[in-house]
Amino acid sequence: MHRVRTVLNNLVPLAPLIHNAVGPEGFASWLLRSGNASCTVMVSSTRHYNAPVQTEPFLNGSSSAYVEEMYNAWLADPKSVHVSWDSFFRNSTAGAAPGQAYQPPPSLAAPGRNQVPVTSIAPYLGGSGAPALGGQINEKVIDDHLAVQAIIRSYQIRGHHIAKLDPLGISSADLDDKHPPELLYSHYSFDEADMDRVFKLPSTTFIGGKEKALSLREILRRLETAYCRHIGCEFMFINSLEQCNWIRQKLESPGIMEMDHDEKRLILARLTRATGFESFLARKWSSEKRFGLEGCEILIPAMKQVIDKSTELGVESIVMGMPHRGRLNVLANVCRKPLEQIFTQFAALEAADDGSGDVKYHLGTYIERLNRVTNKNIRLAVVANPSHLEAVDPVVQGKTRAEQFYRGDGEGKKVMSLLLHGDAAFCGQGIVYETFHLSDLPDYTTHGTVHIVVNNQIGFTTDPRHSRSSPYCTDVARVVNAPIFHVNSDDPESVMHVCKIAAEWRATFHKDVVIDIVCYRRNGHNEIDEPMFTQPLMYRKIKNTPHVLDKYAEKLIQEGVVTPEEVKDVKEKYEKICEESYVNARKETHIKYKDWLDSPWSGFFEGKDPLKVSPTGVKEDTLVHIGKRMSSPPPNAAEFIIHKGIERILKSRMEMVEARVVDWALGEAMAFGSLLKEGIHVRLSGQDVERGTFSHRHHVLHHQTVDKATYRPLCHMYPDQGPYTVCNSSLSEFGVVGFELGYSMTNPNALVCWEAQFGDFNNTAQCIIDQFISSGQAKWVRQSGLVMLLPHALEGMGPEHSSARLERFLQMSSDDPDYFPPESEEFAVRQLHDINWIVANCSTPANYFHILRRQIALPFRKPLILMTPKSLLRHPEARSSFDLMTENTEFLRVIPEEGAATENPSGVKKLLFCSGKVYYDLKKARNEKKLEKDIAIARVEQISPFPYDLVKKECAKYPNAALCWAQEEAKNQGSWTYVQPRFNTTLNGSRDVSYAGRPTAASPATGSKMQHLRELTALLDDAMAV
Ligand SMILES: Cc1ncc(C[n+]2csc(CCOP(=O)(O)OP(=O)(O)O)c2C)c(N)n1
Ligand SMILES: [Mg+2]
Repeated sequence: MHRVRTVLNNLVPLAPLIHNAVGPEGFASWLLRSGNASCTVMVSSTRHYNAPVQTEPFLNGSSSAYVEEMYNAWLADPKSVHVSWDSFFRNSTAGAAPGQAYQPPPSLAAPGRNQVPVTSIAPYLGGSGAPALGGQINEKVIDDHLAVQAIIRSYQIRGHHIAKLDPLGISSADLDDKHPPELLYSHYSFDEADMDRVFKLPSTTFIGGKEKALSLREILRRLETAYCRHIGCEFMFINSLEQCNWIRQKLESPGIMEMDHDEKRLILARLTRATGFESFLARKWSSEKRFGLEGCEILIPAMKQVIDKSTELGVESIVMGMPHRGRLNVLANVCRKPLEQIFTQFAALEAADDGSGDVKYHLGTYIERLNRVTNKNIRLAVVANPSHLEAVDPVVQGKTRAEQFYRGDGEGKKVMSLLLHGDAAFCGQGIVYETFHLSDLPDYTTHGTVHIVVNNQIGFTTDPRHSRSSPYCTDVARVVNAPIFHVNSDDPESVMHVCKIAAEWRATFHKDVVIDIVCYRRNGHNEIDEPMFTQPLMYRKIKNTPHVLDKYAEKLIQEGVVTPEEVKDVKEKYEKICEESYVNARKETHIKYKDWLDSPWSGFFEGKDPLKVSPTGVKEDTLVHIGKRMSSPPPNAAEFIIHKGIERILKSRMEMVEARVVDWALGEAMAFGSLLKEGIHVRLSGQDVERGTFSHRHHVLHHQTVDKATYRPLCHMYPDQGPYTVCNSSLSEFGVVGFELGYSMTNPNALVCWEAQFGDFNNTAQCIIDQFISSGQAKWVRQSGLVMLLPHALEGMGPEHSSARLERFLQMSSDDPDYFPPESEEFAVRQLHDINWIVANCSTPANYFHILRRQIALPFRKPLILMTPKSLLRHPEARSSFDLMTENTEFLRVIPEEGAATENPSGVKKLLFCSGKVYYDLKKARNEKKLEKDIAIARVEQISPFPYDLVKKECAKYPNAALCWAQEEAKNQGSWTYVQPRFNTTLNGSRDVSYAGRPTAASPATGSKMQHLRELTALLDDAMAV
């Protein structure tokens, strides 16, 4: 109210009504400003193009007869004409000046629940708004009502700019100290005398509750309460009236924020635990980094409120992602992870299980427990994450989506995601935007995420003014029409109120929502950092700011909700719990990484032979059945019109099936279809994957004359098959790869594939590849069988459509180049078990078929990085017979030479090893040079883990051959740097392996077709030299 009074005191007194009615800032001035004409009703045939709108002679030649008629009717019975004309004729006859007789017609819309006609409150309209001109409602009344409406709307739109959000009172959350002029009452035509005038409330506000009209004073007071205290809400940009009204109601309804004593005590108890946890850690491990929550302890009650409300509304499982700040506190007090497990992380203990582990504030967890407030069981998972801020966001979404999918929770009523963010990271990291853009896509939505920003108004040492260009750190959320609730962390009840609204919003609209807790960071970035170096004034203020717990306890004591003894008692009880756990933790001798697993696969590993791979070949019947389905239009749908080009493709597929061969696309469909037959869920996601970038896949057929009528043959293979999802994604790699990785974490019995448009683009998801896919199992003991399909080959398409950067994946493979594992029956599977991922470049559809199926046949899960072809998709030789896919066939890690060279191996002069598409170039060159007997070519299909045993066998087969690795990539790229030391280990120094390929290069490929061909010829000549 302080602001209201100050501003009102500054109001310019209003000039007398009508003559000088409304100043230039008046709301209805566009209706009222008059011209100089002296007569009231002018009938003119001359149009005054430059006349002000109010004097626009709408009574022109053709309309004058109409008006005259109406005027006569009005004289007979004023009710016989529209009220606007009634008003016009009344004012005109009463002598209103030109332009002043016009009254805008009332809204044709039916009055809302909360609305009363202006006329019905005429008796209340005292003061300077007294009716003039013969008892009619005059322009001033309308103008003032419009002004009131505009004021209400201004508060709804911009009230948040002046809400008191910063608990330190130093800066503005929107980085702007100015008051928007619409919230300055001098902008409107009121003075103190107007304050007690009563105004009808428009249907766009709920401040009245049951009352339909309020005094201006009360209107302003209620608006201040709703929009300018400790909650600032941005929501009026949402383009749904229903949603805007919903929020207005939640913020404006009188008494909406009132809480009973039990609710207040619960906040206090939760705040006590949150605060007690940090101070306990600070005492016991004063020099340890823990990225404490001090300054935003309210986060814990806030999260619990979101969880309580959501469980009450039906949610059973919550998947969370969060950064370092306050993570241990969340694990302890939100997830209720045993304190002993947390405390043992502070002791330098040996791990009892495999893996290299991670620092304590990155680890995940999974808990199932009873929510005591709602008395319902709940599952909480915090997904492990790297230091890379926000990178976990899409992973959480993918995991959530998968959980919803397996539960049949198509609307997100049972499973939800909760994402926590830091202020600097939320606005700084592009992945936040990419993740938001998944939020409403049919195959990626999680049906609403609750985002909570721990906005401590600093990022490490950087001030917000240097870390963002947008007013708020949350502005990125506006792109998806998410409401944003900014709230002062030191007002726990306001924080709880917005958390409740956020949970209800999600449950009602299934859309994202953001809670921005404006707080501070009591310590440095971590506990051993000195914040006074860089933020001296802020930290001086922080030192003098009491803890929110103390402030809130004091408030509740004042209100008589609790006694000082109770406050002390709750604190001491929690202290005791911590002490007991501390004592128990000290007895532990080992830590267990498994205790920190975020996605347990119960029943998957149990009772399995860890080295037994199921067969990947399938019955011929299965191949024929899938092949035919993939070659046919929708059954029983003659009216489904298929594109002629697709008809040709289907026909050629059918011919292949009849000839018992598959090309790449059909081989893939056989792999997917046969897994679906076994009840495995298959999901293929990525840019344009439905058709396939190279127009080879066509997993979705489109009716040529009916919009959105489609047919997905793989969804209709078998009546009891597993579900198949194929979905074109948003144009994001970071977001979508992260999402699919998360999806793959939920259930091991699913083949989850992500395909890059061209392999080259995978590096925009480098963070997910490095931090999660390559190293996730080692750090967090969790596995993933994600398949990355990366089109890769040098085919003259230039530097950006050639290389998936195979070398980079190989460089991150964890097998030892100097170690040849013991040879045994289980050599291959043991290698797979021990490595971090599989990198392969298949040259045949049959091998592609097997390697996809092997992902599921393995008794564990490993990511598969697959270089996939482009020109080979249509290469006549890149076809495989059914014979290579039926029972008793398997994935070939190495495809040995099968031609003439095998007839006399000791006469072979050169043994070429290669991988992928270059094989076909080499073969062709060998034919052309008639060197089939002199040169043997072996294909290394699985590059990593390196098939030491099979490479050794091939080398031994050709004892007199020179050994050579041929590749199309540059020497510092492709496989060479990976295979070279491994060849040396295989051969133990007995034979050399030379290199045939492009020289080293900075760019993956030339942009010149000519140069490309020259390079190719050179490498083939080099390889063919005997
Ligand atoms: C992608 C990324 N870049 C840089 C860092 C280094 N870093 C760690 S914390 C931090 C500041 C984060 O600020 P904010 O998001 O506001 O969270 P706060 O620490 O204030 O809670 C930075 C830059 C990081 N962890 N991740
Ligand atoms: Mg911060």
